[in-house]
Amino acid sequence: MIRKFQFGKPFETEAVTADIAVSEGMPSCGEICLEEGFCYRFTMDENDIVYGLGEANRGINKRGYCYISAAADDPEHTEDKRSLYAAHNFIVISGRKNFGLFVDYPTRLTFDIGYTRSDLLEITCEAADLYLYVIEGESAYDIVRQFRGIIGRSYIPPKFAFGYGQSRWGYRTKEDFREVAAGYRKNQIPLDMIYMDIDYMEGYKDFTLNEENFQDFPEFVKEMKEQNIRLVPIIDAGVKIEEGYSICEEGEQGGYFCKKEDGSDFVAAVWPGYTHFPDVLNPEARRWFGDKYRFLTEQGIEGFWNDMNEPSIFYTPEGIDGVRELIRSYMEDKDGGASIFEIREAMMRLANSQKDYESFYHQVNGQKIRHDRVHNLFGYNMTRAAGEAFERIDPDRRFLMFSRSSYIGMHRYGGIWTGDNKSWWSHLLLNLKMMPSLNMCGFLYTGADLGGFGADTTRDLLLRWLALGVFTPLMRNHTAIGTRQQECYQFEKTEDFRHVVGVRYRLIPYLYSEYMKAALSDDMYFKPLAFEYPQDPQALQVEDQLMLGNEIMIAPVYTQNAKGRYVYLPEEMLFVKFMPDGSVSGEKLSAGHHYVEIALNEVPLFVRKGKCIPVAKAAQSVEELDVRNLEILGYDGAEYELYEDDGIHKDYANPRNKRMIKK
Ligand code: MIG
Repeated sequence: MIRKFQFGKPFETEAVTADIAVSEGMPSCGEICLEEGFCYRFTMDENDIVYGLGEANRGINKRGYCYISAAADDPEHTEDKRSLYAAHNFIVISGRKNFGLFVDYPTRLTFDIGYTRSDLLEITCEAADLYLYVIEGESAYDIVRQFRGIIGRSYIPPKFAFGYGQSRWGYRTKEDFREVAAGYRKNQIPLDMIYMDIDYMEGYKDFTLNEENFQDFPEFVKEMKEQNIRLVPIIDAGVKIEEGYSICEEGEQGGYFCKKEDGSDFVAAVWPGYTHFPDVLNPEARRWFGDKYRFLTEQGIEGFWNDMNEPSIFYTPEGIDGVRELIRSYMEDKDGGASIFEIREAMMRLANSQKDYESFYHQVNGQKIRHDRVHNLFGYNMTRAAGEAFERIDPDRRFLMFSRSSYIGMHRYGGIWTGDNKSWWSHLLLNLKMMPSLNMCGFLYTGADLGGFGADTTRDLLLRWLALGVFTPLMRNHTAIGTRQQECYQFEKTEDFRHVVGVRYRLIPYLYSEYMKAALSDDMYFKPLAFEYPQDPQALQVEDQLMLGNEIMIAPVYTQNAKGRYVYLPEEMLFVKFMPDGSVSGEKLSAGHHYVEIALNEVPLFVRKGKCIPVAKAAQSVEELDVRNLEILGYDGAEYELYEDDGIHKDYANPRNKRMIKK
């Protein structure tokens, strides 16, 4: 049962695709107060659990903290942070009552979930212009399914995107990429993608290639593809301002950039120096920007990642003027003027400043809208620009696409990666916790930077993180410029990496099948244990294990120096370990708590009672997987419906895509 309430004059975000009539009256659970902006209040029962918020900090159960939807480029994901890159305003309250809330509101929104007062859920925002969807259902899971049913089908990537990818900010030349390809192939560690970060461009200009380093680019794309490796370039939000740069000139002439109050194009500094932002909220500009991806698709590129689309701003000319003023006052009047501290503060505030976000405008259906009022929709619409363009470029083909910033609705056009984490054990666990929350909000193709983006990784952290990444649809090792080498072959005993990444490939038939089932039936790929075992009070509390698809549970090791971990089994399961010698161990474990040993080079999973999964032989790429000869792992007599397709086209409904396999 879904009811939609309207307050004021909401901006049409197009997050929801279903046509739902606006209800009269007020929601039956909770109270609404419209005295100062918008406020929703609900008194939580002691045992209520609150799920959701997609890409957000902290636990699967969001209770006890405060979260703010305000897309921000902040690479310090410490526990105290309230905003990350995305705004996913969907929560489910589960306990005495079960209901879900989606607040379709495109800018800063606060979810105080028992932070100010432990039993109070309070959702507030400044302008009472929004749609509130209230979803009632039998259980948290049922509510999520209903919600997913109204926001449209999740994005489906090509099958190669289920392979493993290597990335590093700092690869510059063909030689750099060849070295990575060779490093993997020589060591026989599987690989399907190498990501191209900003240095492939000419002066960080979107839709250009560094002329010196990438002569004959189509040839190079082909050379890589002959080894079954796809190059996946990054696209940044800001378009460099430069005379003679066609994208900039076309955008200026077409009126496709965000504008200032006075009608001139807004200017913000990002990687290329001063840039303009494509007005992706404007359908015409979105079409124009999306078509630019052709520059690369026409050279053989089949996938992209969209970055800096919060949009991130390093500084603006106005911001710099302010700092200049302060410095001048310091220089001219040392005692009465600005202090060094004020200057430092002002410098720190230059990036992503609210004032800058208030100083430019979008043009949407003939209306001028100030950016800060729709801030959280930029990444969504940048990715939508690409997604809509792919439909025009090749309507039958799937492209790989994921974004940093997002809003619900974007899940139809691409996946996401969770941004600049650190090589910290705590971020491995955060990665796990975010996954089911993202699925609740429609984002199925997701993953974190494995090994950690910022800071130097360690061999053991990378191995353990890969053993989680084996299960995340997006499995990418990525790291920042200046950090220690993080490619698998840079560490001792590369055979351990070959094995762990190899397990991913062994599981692809199953993982792909479960992904497709989840996408095609608006279901979740990763679930909290509570969604499968809602009657089990202990299952409700588990924050470090996940259900994956309908057959398995995962419980990765996420602590340093651990030789195993405790797990909780809500029912009997088959504890499976992929051993470094290629064998698979299986042991039935009864319901309850267990300590299980898991060495650094083993990959564990648990098959649910009465179920089975298909397992392939490891391969060097998705292309080379033998999907005909599958081993079946699990309970005797169990059956599994395998979904398979060509992984390239969109022929999802073909009945030939399904076959039963039996243990
Ligand atoms: O300001 O393109 O999150 O993955 O490597 C940093 C360079 C810009 C941020 C992305 C990261 C990427 C980096 N980018």
